[in-house]
Amino acid sequence: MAHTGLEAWVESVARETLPVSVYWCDGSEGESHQLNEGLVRSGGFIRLNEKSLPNCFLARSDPRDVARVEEQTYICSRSPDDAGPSNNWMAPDEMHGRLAGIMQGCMRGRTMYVVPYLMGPPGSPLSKVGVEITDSPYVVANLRIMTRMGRVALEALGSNGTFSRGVHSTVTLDPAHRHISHFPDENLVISCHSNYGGNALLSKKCFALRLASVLARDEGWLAEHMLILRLTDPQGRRTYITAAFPSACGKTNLAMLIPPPRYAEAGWRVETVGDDIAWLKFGTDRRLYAINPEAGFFGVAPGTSSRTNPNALQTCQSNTIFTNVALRPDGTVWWEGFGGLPPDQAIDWRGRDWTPNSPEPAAHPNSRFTAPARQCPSIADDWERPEGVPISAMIFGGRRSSVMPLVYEAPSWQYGVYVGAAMASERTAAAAGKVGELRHDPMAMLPFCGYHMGDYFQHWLDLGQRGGAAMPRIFHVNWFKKDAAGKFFWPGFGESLRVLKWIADRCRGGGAATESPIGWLPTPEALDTAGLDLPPHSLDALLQVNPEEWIAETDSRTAFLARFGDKLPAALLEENTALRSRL
Ligand code: OXD
Ligand code: MN
Repeated sequence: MAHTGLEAWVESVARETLPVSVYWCDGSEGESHQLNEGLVRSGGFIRLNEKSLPNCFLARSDPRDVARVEEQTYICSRSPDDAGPSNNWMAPDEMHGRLAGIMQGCMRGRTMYVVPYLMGPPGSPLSKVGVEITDSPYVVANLRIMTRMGRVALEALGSNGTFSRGVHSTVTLDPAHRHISHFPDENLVISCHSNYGGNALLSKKCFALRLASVLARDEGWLAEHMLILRLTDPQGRRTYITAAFPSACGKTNLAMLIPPPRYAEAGWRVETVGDDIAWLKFGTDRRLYAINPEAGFFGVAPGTSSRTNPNALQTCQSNTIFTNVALRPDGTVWWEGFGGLPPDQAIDWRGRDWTPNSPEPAAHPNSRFTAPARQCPSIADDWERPEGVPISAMIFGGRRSSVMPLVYEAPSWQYGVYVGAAMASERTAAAAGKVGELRHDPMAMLPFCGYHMGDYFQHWLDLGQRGGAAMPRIFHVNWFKKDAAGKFFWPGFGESLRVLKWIADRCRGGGAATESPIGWLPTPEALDTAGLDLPPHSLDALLQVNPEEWIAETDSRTAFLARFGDKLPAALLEENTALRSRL
């Protein structure tokens, strides 16, 4: 079924970039096999131990190309006011002019791959089609895991469907000329000089969040940086929960949580619908239904172990691409936080000999695995349900060593939107920048919202008006509070199920809570700590709201929210002022 608009666009990109050949991906097994073989021959992939890691490969990035680059990410909307203060802006014409200089002839001597992909389950009214044109076979191999790629997308597109366009070229990987440019009015992304993750797999942050957030604003839905999980209690009752945490703050771990034995034996289960992105739309019952638009996980490898996330580890035992992890002599992989003893020797992520005495980590802190979601032992059987899953609770959270209690609930949708807008977290290695520094990251969307965040907050408030009482309840969690010696109060990982249980109880009208200036806190009895062996006073510290710290927090929020100027909804400032006076 020819799509003349798509064909014409592909031809025009080929005329500009001048590849030796153009290849349309069909998404078949045979194609994937050929692509991987080609990457092995060219040195782009190292085949891993075929017995223990069948059809798995290791890729190494250019050492200057290992994370998303927010400074070089642009939203080229018509006016700077559409992009807002949290995005870099350039006028579309000016950016097109600049990129023309880079893209002209940039695929000379290379194959240009045309990758049609479907975001969301086939047949879902929430799904959308994207097409990425790229000269990177590494990107194609990743997209084949991360999306439903090839024929299935062309079928969904038909002869006149709309699609999001992405053009990507590695050019020379020169960091000085790297640009990740979004043109929301053209539903277009152009990315050059990077081959890494969110910079190059345009389906993910570029389309499913930045461009999709603009479509969602215009069409009345939400595109969010959220995991989706299904919690089942011993009575078989299901609660679907989304959670927004900044990059590398444990979304994948929470989505794949394994209940502690006591809970598992009682019949509690956590199953995974998605680990990074949720698209949410109203159903006819006015509830919000969520799909995971992706088909794979692009997870952070370091810290993933059989203790912290056995489900993730099992997911990447086959058909997986590892990027920037360490290679062991037996052709298997390793990273810091893998569990057990480090190998006596390995090859580090840059291809150098490594031993436990080496001064640098063996794997890059932002090294990743790209693995098919369907291989995840905890994948929910309804993760591809076309109508999505009905969401009862939304969680916001971040990495905060102080101030934020373990969990609290917002008493209203409006206050919940304020809680999301006021989110802050200590920086991780997922983006370039100083690790550990506290930064505000509203709804974990600061780097991913494709328009003015003041308008984005208003969009959230408007949806609350539309959904009324059917809207999900909103919570805030913090697994990362530390004592004076720097030790975490909360054991985290599987034990966080205890917090999910309270959240689910609250959604059913149960779960004892006390009112505090910041919202509803669990009573110490409502939070099950049996068998946890928490040191004395830990629970008090975890549930404490220190008015002095919180007053300072509201002041920092005032300063942060002021950035959004006139577009900041008055309701959010009012919530901040009211909170300060309650404190
Ligand atoms: C990601 C990120 O890769 O948020 O998911 O950086
Ligand atoms: Mn993410």
